[in-house]
Amino acid sequence: KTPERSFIMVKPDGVQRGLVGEIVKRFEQRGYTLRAMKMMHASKPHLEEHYKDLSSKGFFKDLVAYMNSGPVVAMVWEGKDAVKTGRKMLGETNPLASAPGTIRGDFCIEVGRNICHGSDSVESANREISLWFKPEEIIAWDPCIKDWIQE
Ligand code: YYY
Ligand code: MG
Repeated sequence: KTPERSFIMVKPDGVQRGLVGEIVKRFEQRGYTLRAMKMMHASKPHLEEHYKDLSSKGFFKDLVAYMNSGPVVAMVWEGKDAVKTGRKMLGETNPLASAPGTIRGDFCIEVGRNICHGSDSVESANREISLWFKPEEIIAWDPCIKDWIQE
């Protein structure tokens, strides 16, 4: 069985605020494996596709403008329960409702400036990974510490 993968993305505010390393560090330290990473200034159509489930929401236009306001860092992280645990590591959509110790709970206060994206299900992770990455951009490798992280 292939280990679970999540699509994690540092949003433009996270990049501007120099939080890329901090966010990468947390996934590395937890024991997840980085399979793909790229910086990208995403177009509005690309972001509209990424967030298409939210297209009827009143905040959609502002959300797309915010996400298009600067470069993002898109990543694929792999490992046991990567989607659900990734969401826990991020915290709640509203940073003020996020526990200290989570990424949003430690670094932000506004729902419209919540610094990081994480897939909400395995199905959306697969959809998002194929939207943001070509198959050849996803790197097959085994960290030498893997047997010390997973049984
Ligand atoms: O998955 P997550 O990012 O936690 O929340 P979503 O419900 O998927 O919404 C995506 C994105 O939209 C959220 O991170 C901020 C923004 N947003 C907003 O600006 N205002 C809301 N009331 C809800 C979401
Ligand atoms: Mg979401």
